[in-house]
Amino acid sequence: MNQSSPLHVGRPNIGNLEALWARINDMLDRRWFSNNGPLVQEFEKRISEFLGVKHVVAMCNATVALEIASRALNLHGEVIVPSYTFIATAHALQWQEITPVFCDMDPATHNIDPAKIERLITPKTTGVLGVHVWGRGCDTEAIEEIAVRHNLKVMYDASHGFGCSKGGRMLGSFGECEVFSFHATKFLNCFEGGAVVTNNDGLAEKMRLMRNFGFQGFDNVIYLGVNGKMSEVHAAMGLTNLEAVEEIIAINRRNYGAYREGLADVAGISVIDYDPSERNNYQYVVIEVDPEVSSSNRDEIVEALHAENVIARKYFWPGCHKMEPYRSLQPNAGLLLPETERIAARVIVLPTGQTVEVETVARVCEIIRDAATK
Ligand code: T4K
Repeated sequence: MNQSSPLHVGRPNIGNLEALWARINDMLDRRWFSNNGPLVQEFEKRISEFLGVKHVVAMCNATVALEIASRALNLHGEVIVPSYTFIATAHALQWQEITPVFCDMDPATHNIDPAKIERLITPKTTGVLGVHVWGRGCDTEAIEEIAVRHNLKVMYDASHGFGCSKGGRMLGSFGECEVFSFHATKFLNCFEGGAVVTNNDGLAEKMRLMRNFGFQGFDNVIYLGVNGKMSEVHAAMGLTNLEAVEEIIAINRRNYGAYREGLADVAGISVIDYDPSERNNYQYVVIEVDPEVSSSNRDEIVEALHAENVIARKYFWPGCHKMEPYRSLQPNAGLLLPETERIAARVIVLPTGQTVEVETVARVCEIIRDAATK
């Protein structure tokens, strides 16, 4: 096939452009561009209604939101996290000199395996930071049960999970708080953006102070804080895209179905499942390559795709524990992460979203089929 222009994973989805320009023009007329402006307030209100969560604290991105949330929760010492996640999850802790202790994944879900959490708990452990990888909810009940027994705090990185549910409940209300990413590549994008959502009044108040240097009114700083604010133009994009979520889910779902169909009988290739009884945003089309069955391994299939200008990605290879500074600080971490290492070497994330037509999906499937069965 050879795409004339590169076909990327994570091409942004965009809602109604007229609505976006109208919001931006109003913002320019108001000359109020940041610092908890009306668009940010409206965005927070709409997200809180959508998720059924009491407080939404919008921020400049999910990485800063993770830092602020973990700090507001007073996490310190060691926090248990999956290694199979985007590096930001681990960095947000390490940045504050909290040690991320890497836990293996459950290969059936790609999420942190609760059965492997307990053996990592030490007297220094203060919390668990789960990640709902690909928007498939963690085993929140099992994690909660362990946390209660060991007096640990639980928070979630729900960066992939906007619009997804677990046990029929929207992601966003599990643990002490949850963090969403609204980066350009995410299901709901604000160009850049993030939010911490929580039902805890005190925690929300603390995070609102922390995202704005600790200011309470003019001239009065009552807390140590940073600049984690979301700007008005980012909120304008978020509000516009929030109005388009059902439309975008329908497109993602259509493409996901087309990939499943196109790869159904390709030996050695499986498309990961989404539980049809839950809500999902279908933002990630993820395949696993079984190197014992497929004629080509994962890396060879990715090379074949790249050669045709399909820029498939190997998220989250090789795992956080194999990246710096963790590779140097914790050289033996991999010994306890066999499933993470096995699955990370098999996964490919494929392009989807508004810019991808079903005919394109069919062609991507052909490249994979040719490479896997040659
Ligand atoms: N936790 C988890 C579990 C996450 O997945 C992430 C972010 C975070 C925390 C942190 O959230 P933020 O602080 O970013 O809000 C990309 C994204 O930059 C990152 O947000 C995302 N996860 C991660 C999974 O993917 P890279 O390093 O792969 O980015 P890059 O530049 O290679 O772009 C990815 C693809 O998207 C490319 O193929 C090009 C395409 N793209 C990207 C942008 C920015 C576009 O087509 N248009 C664009 O505007 O991390």
